[in-house]
Amino acid sequence: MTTTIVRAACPHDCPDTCAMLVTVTDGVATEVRGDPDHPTTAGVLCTKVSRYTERTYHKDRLLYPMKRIGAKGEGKFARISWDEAIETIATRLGAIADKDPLAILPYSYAGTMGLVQSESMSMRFFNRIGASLLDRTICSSAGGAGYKYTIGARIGTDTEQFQNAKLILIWGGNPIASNLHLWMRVQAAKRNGAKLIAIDPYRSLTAEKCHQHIALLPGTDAALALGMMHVLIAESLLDQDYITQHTLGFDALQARALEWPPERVAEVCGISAQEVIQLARDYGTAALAGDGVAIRVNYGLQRVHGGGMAVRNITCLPALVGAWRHAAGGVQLSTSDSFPKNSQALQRPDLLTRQKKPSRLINMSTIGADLLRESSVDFGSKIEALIVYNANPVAVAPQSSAVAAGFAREDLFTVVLEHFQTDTADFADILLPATTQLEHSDVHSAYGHLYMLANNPAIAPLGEAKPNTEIFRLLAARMGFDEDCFKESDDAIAAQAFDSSHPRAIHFDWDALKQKGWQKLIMPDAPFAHGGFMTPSGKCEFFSASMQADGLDPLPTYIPPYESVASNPLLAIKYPLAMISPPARNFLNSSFVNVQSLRDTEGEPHLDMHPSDAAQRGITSGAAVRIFNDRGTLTAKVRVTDKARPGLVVGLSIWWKKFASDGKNANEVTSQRLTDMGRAPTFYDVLVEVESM
Ligand SMILES: Nc1nc2c(c(=O)[nH]1)N[C@H]1C(S)=C(S)[C@@H](COP(=O)(O)OP(=O)(O)OC[C@H]3O[C@@H](n4cnc5c(=O)[nH]c(N)nc54)[C@H](O)[C@@H]3O)O[C@H]1N2
Ligand SMILES: Nc1nc2c(c(=O)[nH]1)N[C@H]1C(S)=C(S)[C@@H](COP(=O)(O)OP(=O)(O)OC[C@H]3O[C@@H](n4cnc5c(=O)[nH]c(N)nc54)[C@H](O)[C@@H]3O)O[C@H]1N2
Ligand code: SF4
Ligand SMILES: [Mo]
Repeated sequence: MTTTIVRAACPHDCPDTCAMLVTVTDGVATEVRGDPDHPTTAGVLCTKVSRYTERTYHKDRLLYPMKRIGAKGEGKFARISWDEAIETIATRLGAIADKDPLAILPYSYAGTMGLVQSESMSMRFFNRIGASLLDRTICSSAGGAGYKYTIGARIGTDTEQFQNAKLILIWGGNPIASNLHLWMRVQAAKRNGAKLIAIDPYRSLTAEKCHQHIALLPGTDAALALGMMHVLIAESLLDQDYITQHTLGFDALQARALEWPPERVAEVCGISAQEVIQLARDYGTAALAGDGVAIRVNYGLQRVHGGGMAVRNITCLPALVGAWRHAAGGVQLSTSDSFPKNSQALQRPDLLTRQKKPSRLINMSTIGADLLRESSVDFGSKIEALIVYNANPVAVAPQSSAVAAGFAREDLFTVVLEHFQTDTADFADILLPATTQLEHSDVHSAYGHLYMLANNPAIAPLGEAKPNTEIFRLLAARMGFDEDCFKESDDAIAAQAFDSSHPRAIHFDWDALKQKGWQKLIMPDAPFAHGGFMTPSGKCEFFSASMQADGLDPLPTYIPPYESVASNPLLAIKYPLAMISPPARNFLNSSFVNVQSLRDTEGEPHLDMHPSDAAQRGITSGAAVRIFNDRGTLTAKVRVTDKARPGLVVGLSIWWKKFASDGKNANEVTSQRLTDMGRAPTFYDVLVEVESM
């Protein structure tokens, strides 16, 4: 018996990107655990990924290529050889590309975050074809845009510093479920006497454990931030020196903020004026006393019409009080832009510029509508081929009935690369088995810490599964693409992932990283203590000329939800309840829903509803209900609980539709309307009605 320990990285779409140690005995992975030496992982994996071997060796793993033999969506397939699969796909894509390569669309997201298995060989392939480009907006582009307009790049407070903060605002996030290793730091801060405040319409697992919970109405965070600015300015809780040296447009901001007295904010947010005042005072006084004052701003508040503006307004706050001076002060949205990724080498966008026609960008968040569009002058060619990898759009994209109708098109050629027969895989014409993280090699950046990580393959591919890279290599060869980049091994691609001429990654060495497993970027502890923001002015831009040029209000403002009682009272007569569908703790988006032990823990699709809303409708806990609006209907079991504030219902997500008794999930009622910036979806900007069945 031989046992080895392999250094790996968690591939999932989670800010923590844990360093893993995989135990392999006689070629079989028997255990994955967190690397105790990696500072952020600290020896702990979440419950889901502790079950990674259960997922990898799952009896339903796709093990060989298949072709469809039933109707689209029916999920009936027959085994074929890799030769036949590659031949069929290459022939079909070749014929479409001869007419118009823009009719081909890759659809992928973050099933794996690895820089090799996500977008390297795949993008080289699609760039070489000249396919349509996908605008990857489904998660973070609204907040990303608001953050970048304000401070220039997705760089912020180092999450390893959070334990040194004295006040932490957890704004629109639920780290116990979604960002566990940040929560471990937050708890350390709590033990050191820090005050924790959750800002969330729902009393999430995290909000429950904070000292204070401000349960505002969904989509009103921008107003709360404006109210904080108002109080900070009115009560002179400002770092004048920091403002003068490192910000732009304070006078204009002051005029705007004065329009937002606490009473007005309280009315918009559905909270008390005292909550607004006290929050601002806590924030300003702690920062001016020189304490670490950190904001963890997450994704919950971005998934509404004004989601980009909300993040922008919050991002203005640290500069007002000089919080950036402290290493444990400032704001953390994402660490993504800290990493000097070498996308040019990974994805070869230069291959695209050789095309005769300019490319077009298709927004992944409106895939339902776009699959149903005919050719036209403004849209261009109808989409004729869709290659899906690292994503499950039929379950996760908004307005699911439109998405399913698009995927059901008889004339659409769909290829899906997957581990499992997901809701999306059911619509494939050709279904290809992909390897999991234990079976392939990769290199990772992160969006919640500052480490580069290596993932060494631990076991041989199961069945006939192949890495995404290898599948695109085979397709490229079959289509006669003879550029050298299509022959590169995964190892050679990984070695180019970071730009080692950049001062932050000067020490990047792929062979050393494979040995050690992880390596921190070279970054200052307090990135903006002395300003140096990456905006055009080099300052924190309270006034943003870039926003003005893009047709947005250049100053912080409040953009109400599309659908809320206040902003759309007519719609609210029919559908008076706001619905949000944030992640369930034991799933990762729609991944892991098919792992029995985890699904057992989540039970079945639930809807949390406040006792007053339930009583009005004669609904009792445990009742089966219909949740509906003009876009669709789904069923769930009600949990009557004051965790949901009055007027709000919460359906933790994202269920595979096929595991629900009605074959539906929360995206049945979500809309394809987009955010104010970043062209992102508005998953939590939804009105519904609920009734007993
Ligand atoms: N276990 C687990 N972990 C995950 C994921 C998962 O599915 N499961 N998904 C991963 C991904 S892709 C992402 S993007 C991140 C998401 O990470 P987070 O943003 O931390 O996501 P959530 O856990 O949903 O927390 C969002 C919180 O925002 C609240 N919220 C909803 N609407 C509003 C609003 O208008 N204002 C405010 N202030 N709060 C609001 C919700 O009630 C919820 O508690 O998590 C990642 N980690
Ligand atoms: N209602 C509602 N909808 C939402 C959200 C919400 O909060 N509420 N959250 C949104 C957010 S934040 C996000 S990020 C999106 C997430 O949407 P997706 O990125 O589509 O995430 P998953 O649903 O986890 O699907 C990823 C798929 O990739 C597959 N996969 C993993 N690794 C590999 C690999 O190496 N190769 C191949 N070929 N496949 C692989 C997995 O098996 C899985 O089925 O969903 C969005 N949808
Ligand atoms: S999902 Fe997140 S917390 Fe869980 S192991 Fe992966 S990176 Fe760590
Ligand atoms: Mo996400």
